[in-house]
Amino acid sequence: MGETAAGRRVLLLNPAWKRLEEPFEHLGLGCLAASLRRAGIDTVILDEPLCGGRSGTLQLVREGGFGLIGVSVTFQEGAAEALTAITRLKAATGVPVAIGGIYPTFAAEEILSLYPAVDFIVKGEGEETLPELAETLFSGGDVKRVPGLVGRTGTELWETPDRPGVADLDTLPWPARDTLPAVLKRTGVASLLSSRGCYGRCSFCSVDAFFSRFGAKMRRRSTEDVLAEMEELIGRYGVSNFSFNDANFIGGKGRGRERAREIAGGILQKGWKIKFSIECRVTDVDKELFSLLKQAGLCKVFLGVESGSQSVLDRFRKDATVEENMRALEILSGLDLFVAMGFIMFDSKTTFAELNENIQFLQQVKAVTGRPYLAQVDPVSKLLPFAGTKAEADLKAEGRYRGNTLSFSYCLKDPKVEALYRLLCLFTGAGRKLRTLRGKSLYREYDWQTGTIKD
Ligand code: B12
Ligand SMILES: C[S@@+](CC[C@H](N)C(=O)[O-])C[C@H]1O[C@@H](n2cnc3c(N)ncnc32)[C@H](O)[C@@H]1O
Ligand code: SF4
Repeated sequence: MGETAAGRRVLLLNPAWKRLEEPFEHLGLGCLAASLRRAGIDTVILDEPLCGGRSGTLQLVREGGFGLIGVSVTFQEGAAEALTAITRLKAATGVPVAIGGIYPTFAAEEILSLYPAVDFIVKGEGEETLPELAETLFSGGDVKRVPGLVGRTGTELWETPDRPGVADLDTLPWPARDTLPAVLKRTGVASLLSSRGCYGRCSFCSVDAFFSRFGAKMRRRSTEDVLAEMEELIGRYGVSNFSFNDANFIGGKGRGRERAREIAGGILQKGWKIKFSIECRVTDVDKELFSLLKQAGLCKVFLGVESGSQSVLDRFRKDATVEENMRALEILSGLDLFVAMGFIMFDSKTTFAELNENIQFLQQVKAVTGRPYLAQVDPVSKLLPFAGTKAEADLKAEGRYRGNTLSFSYCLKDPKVEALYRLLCLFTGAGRKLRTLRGKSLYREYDWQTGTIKD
């Protein structure tokens, strides 16, 4: 294929990140592709982690005739690697680059100042902004009239007003499933999104920061729309394992629980033999509701437990108690569901008393649930001050945030706890290397195919 003239064509890129090995669908790019195509714009998705890296990217861009590259920077910790790759791509091809995602939304000025290869940052959800930006660029219009952007002209940075999130999620097209066949071959799991945002307000969470900035903190699709998309995935792609990517699948009491019940009821009524996993808050775990979800195929729950110390939960604004944590774990284990816990052992204000409470809590978890794997949390898990969060603002206000969003660090307030943290890092680092050398996986994981927990 020879070089093609730049045209009305967009490349959507999920950049490789050396730490990311699991091949999952990138639903964000699927959503953007669906909206671009609905607007009549030819769109290609290139998912580098799924293609085994970035070796084919340059050739695709050189030969593809793209008038715009849209890159999703999903993980703040992987952003520097992604931006370096973008810089090389831009130097070799000159195609305009727009990037988006939760992290770029909160670090737009920093990224544009440090990386001249990036032309635009799309703030918030991109389904409306990206097609509008592409049309404007392709027709030679004034990009400064497109809401939801931060951009650069020469050395001058400019910003247009935020664009509110799409109010009714049912009006959006379902995500394009270009990468699903390849993902299914590798994992057998399709991803699905039934809501956006979360009603929680955790200090460390960039989901809360992102969605509360652009309107309603949480929006749900209707039960009918979710079931119809599942039906399409089952019928057209033969999907039987679903992973709900919702930050909070249940989404609170009242309508949230009612909708979860409706989805479970719909699955049972249709007689689908499927499995699915969800994420939710401990405060949403209810025995009757989860029994029903289990009947419908729920097998794995990712639960934000975070700590066994009340003072830590309060500091994190988790709006949950240690008792609620334990109760949720008990209910889920009692239903024989696989549980993965989000747990943050260290934050800037951790004390020895809190660490002790965590240890006691984890011992109790083991005893109460009869699941030793649940007590095996990462001993050096540390709160990461993601851009846009309260945790980041607090550390900055205290003068303890070091570096920039692309390479940050902070020390713990109590020097003795900091010393313990460093020691643990040394030990667990050495332990990890040893286990990897012996070819053993570090954590037990759930096996979708057999429904068992792997060692
Ligand atoms: C599914 C998921 C994963 C999946 C797949 C990720 C993927 N490729 O999408 C997997 C399992 C791989 C994963 C892994 C991790 N994840 Co994760 N993950 C999620 C989750 C729950 C959903 C993502 C999703 O489907 N969103 C729905 C789509 C529609 O939204 P979106 O991708 O953000 O895209 C929209 C906008 O952001 C914007 N947009 C995005 N990209 C672009 C690009 C352009 C050009 C434009 C215009 C717009 C745009 O428009 C899109 C449509 O509206 C999010 C939480 C959340 N709800 O967002 C966390 C989240 C992204 N993960 C997070 C983290 C930290 C991780 C891990 C690093 C955790 C860990 N410590 O191990 C690991 C990665 C490392 C590893 N070793 O595996 C954080 C990232 C925080 C940050 N600021 O960096 C999040 C936000 C969770 C959280 N509460 O903090 N994750
Ligand atoms: C388990 S899911 C959360 C499920 C559900 N939304 C909840 O909060 O209960 C995401 C997990 O990622 C971890 N996490 C998110 N942001 C983090 C951050 N800034 N630093 C460290 N861990 C983080 C937390 O343990 C969090 O519970
Ligand atoms: S409950 Fe979960 S998704 Fe919601 S703000 Fe807290 S950590 Fe984020």
